[in-house]
Amino acid sequence: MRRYGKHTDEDDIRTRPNRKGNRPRTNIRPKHEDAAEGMVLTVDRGRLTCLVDGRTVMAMKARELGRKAAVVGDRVALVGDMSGAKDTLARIVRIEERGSVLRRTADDDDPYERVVVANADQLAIVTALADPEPRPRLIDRCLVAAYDGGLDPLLVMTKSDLAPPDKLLELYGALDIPYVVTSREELESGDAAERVREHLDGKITAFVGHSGVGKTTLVNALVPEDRRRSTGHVNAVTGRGRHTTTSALALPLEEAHGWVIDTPGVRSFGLAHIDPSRVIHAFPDLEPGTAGCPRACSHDEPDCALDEWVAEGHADPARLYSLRRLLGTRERREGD
Ligand SMILES: Nc1nc2c(ncn2[C@@H]2O[C@H](COP(=O)(O)OP(=O)(O)OP(=O)(O)O)[C@@H](O)[C@H]2O)c(=O)[nH]1
Ligand SMILES: [Mg+2]
Ligand SMILES: [Zn+2]
Repeated sequence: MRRYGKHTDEDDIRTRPNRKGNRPRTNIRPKHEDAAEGMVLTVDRGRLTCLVDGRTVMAMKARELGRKAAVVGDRVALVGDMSGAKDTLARIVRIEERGSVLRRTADDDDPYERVVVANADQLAIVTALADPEPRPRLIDRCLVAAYDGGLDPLLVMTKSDLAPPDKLLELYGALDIPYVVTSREELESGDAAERVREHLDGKITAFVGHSGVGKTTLVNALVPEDRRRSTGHVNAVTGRGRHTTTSALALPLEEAHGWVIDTPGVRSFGLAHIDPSRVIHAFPDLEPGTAGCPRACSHDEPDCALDEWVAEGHADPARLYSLRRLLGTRERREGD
């Protein structure tokens, strides 16, 4: 006779003979073990749209979750009506552990951090080369949030039909971040989507940036036509007649080759929660040089060992300059 697990006792085996595929009953099974797995696609005033077994299911948080909030990208366990039929509502009973967390606060003094997106592999930091003007301080802040949250950054520079990317490329060159430059013409020909897509394969990529830089335009160019973000109820029309995004939404790329997440434009990216020691992990060429630093070194003080490390030729001075610019981004104002 076969035993099914170490919690099976003789009694159990006797009363439930060798039925293939049947697990023994134990009283240590997790709560809601028959719950379905889903992914949160969007959240709208307490209603969460989840993908469950290829179906779109509306759900709400079960009371037992307390104050814990599920966000776009979260893997969740659901129970209840999972038919996806109109006016049905499933319940989210568990939020699975997150692989990555993109966090921001309203400003640097705000202790209340919000999770923007969970489980994204990559952060596409979108900046227009003009209209609106690039804001390097905001890009730096998004980079720090990406490094802190465990996401790989990708720089997307849009509207190259309006201004050249040279200055920005110079500023970010030492950081070795992959980047794509796109224009109106390339959007229309499909070239823009093609070149961005090369960086998205098999990944979950969240698109962030200032309002009006072209995130939704790009995301819509990346996904098949029938999956595009509608500009109806999810987007609000601004005073100037432009559609501005009001909620984050995950959209699948063709043939399950990844996901793109469109997010509302941000004016600032507060970093109250950032741990500098996690940022330095993104600089593997500099990290060993911190061994000689004083305790709790800010890496921007006279005794910092990184100056010597760079002077000895172990790393490029431009890299140290970039690291310090990022670490110092909390002390400086965003608008510079
Ligand atoms: N000239 C030019 N305009 C562009 C380009 N990409 C997008 N736009 C325009 O920029 C405007 C804003 O684009 P959106 O995609 O709505 O910007 P967004 O980043 O989603 O803005 P929010 O949702 O408010 O955060 C639209 O009028 C687009 O047509 C580009 O490469 N060149
Ligand atoms: Mg948008
Ligand atoms: Zn140091």
